[in-house]
Amino acid sequence: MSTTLTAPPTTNTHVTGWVDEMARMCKPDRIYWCDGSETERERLLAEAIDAGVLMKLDERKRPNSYYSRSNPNDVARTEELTFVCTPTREEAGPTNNWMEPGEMYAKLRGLFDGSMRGRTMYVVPYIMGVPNSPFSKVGIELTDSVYVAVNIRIMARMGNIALQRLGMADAFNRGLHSVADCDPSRRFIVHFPQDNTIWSVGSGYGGNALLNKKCLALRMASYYARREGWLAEHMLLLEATSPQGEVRYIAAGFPSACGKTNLAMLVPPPAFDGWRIRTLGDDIAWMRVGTDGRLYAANPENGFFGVAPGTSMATNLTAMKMLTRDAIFTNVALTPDGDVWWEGMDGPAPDRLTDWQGEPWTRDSKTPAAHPNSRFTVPLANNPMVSPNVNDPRGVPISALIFGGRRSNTVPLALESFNWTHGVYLAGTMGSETTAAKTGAVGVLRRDPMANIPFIGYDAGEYLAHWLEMGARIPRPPKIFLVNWFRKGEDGRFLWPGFGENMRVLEWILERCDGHAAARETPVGLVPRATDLELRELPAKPAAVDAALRVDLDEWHDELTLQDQWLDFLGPTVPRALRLQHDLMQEALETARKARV
Ligand code: OXD
Ligand code: MN
Repeated sequence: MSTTLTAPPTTNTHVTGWVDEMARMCKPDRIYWCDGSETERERLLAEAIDAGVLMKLDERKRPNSYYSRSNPNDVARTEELTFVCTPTREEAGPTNNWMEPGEMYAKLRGLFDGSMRGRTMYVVPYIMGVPNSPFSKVGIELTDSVYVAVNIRIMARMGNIALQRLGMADAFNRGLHSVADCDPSRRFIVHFPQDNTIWSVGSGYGGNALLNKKCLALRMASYYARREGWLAEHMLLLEATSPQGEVRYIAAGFPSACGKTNLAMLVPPPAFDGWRIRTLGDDIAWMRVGTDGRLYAANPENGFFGVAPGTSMATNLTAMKMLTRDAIFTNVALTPDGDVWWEGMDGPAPDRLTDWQGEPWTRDSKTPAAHPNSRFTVPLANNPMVSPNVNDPRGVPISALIFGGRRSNTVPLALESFNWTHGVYLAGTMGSETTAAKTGAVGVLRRDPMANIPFIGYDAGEYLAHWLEMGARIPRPPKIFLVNWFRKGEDGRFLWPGFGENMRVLEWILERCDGHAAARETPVGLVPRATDLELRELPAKPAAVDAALRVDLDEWHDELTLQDQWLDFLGPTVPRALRLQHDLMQEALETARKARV
C-alpha cells in the first residue's frame, strides 16, 4: 500500500478513483498531491537536490536556478517510440506509429506494474491556457519524476488551481508517466485519444515526459481540434508594434530547433528604430475563429522550454535576460564557479568546464561541452518583452501565418501564397532538414507539414483537409507565408544573416497583409524583390540577398516531384484541392521553364 503524503485536495471521484487505480498498478511507496504553492516549490526542489536530480547553481551568478543532467540515452524526443493508439490504424494515419489500443494497454501495464516501487508518485494537476479562457484544458500527470513535477510547475499553471477549475467534472487528461529503468528498449510515449489518456514510460526527457506539452497540447489537442473546429499548432506567437503604434500578431511554425524561440523574441536592428516585437509564446498556438471573423490564437503554456546552444546576447538578447534567474538548465555545461555554459554563448569558451555528461572538458576537447539539444526551462513572466496581452482569455487576432523549414536550397527567403488553399499546400508539403531535437540523423530532408509532423495526433491527410475547412470557416483569414532563413550559397555559408535581421521580412509580410508592399509573381508564389524589402544597414552583400530571394525553376521542378511523392505517401485522404494545387503549380512552372529557353 502506498502512503499518501498529502491529502487529495479534491472530492472528485473521477480523479481520486483514477489516481488509486494507477497507484495500485505502479505501486509507489508514497503519493504526493502537488498544490502549486511556494512552500511546495521549495520542498520539491530540496527533494530533487537530495536525490541528486538537480544541483543548485551559484546563487550570486544565477539566482534561483538549477542544473540537471539526464541519462545520456535520454536527451531528445524519440519519435520512433511515440504512438497514437486510435481504434483503427487509418485514424492514426501513415505519419504516426500505431498499435491496437487494447494490445498497447496490455503491453504498457506490464511495464508500469511496480515501476514506482521505492519512489514517490507526484500527482500534478495543471491547466494548459489561461484559467478563465474557453481555450484552456485541464490535465493531471502522475509521475515518479520530481524533475517533471518542477518543470511542469514552470511550463503550466500547476496545482490546486487546476482541480478547482475541474470541479467535479470528468473532463481532464489522464497522464501517467514513469521513468522506470530509463531503458530505450522499454520506452514508449503513447496517446489514447479516445480515452483522453497518455501513458509514457522509460524516459525523463521534456518532450517525452512533460505530458502537458507535446503530448497533450499538440497531439491530443490536434485530435480534439479537428472534431471541434479549431487548430492546435507547433507555432510561436509574437506581437509586432510599428513606429506608428499599430499592433499586429503573427503565428509562425518552424520545426524543433529551427529558431522559433529566437523569432518570438526578435530584437529589431537599428534601421528599424521604433519597431517593437513582444512575445506571447515560442512553441504552441491554439487557434479559434473569433466572433469578429478573425483567427484568434493563444499560447497554452506558461513557460519556455528552449534549446540553449546558439543562444547569446547577439542572437537572442531577450532570452539571455530571462535566463539570468529562475531557470532549470538540462544537459548544458557547468563552469567551475557554479554557472552554466553552452556552445554559441558570447565570448570565448572558459578554459575548463564539466560537460553535459559530467566529464572534464577543455577547449581542445573534440566533443561539444553542452549537448546540442540541451535545454532551459524558464517562466514566461521572466521574459522582459512579454506581450501585455499574453493572458487575454480570448487570445489575439492573427494577421499572418508563417511557416518555415531549414532548407539549404530551393525555398526563397520569403514566399507569399496566392490564397488559403495554396498556403495550405505550401505549408503542408514543406520540407526541413532534421535537427538534434529528435533522436536520429541530423540534416536529413524530411517533409514536415506545418512544422507539425511529430505532433499531428491523427491522419495527416485529414489534417490537411481540416486546414482547408478552417479556411472556409474563417471570414477574415490571415495570409499564409513561407520563409527560409537557412538557404546557403555555393560556399556553404548562410545567405541571409537571420536573427534580428528577420525583422525585414516580418515588415514586408505585415505590409503585404495591409496591401502595401510590392511582390513579384512567380509560378510558386509571390516573392519580394530586393527593392521590396527595407535593406538599409543590412550586414549582407546584395548578391547574397538576390540569391536568397531567387526562385530557381529547376530546383522547384525537383521540389514539386518530391512534394508529389509526399502526397502519394500520405495517401487517399489528401484533399483533391491539394492535388489540383500541385498540378497547377507544376503546369505554371513548366510553362516558365519552356519560356526560359
Ligand atoms: C520542443 C520540440 O521541445 O519541438 O519544443 O522538440
Ligand atoms: Mn517544439
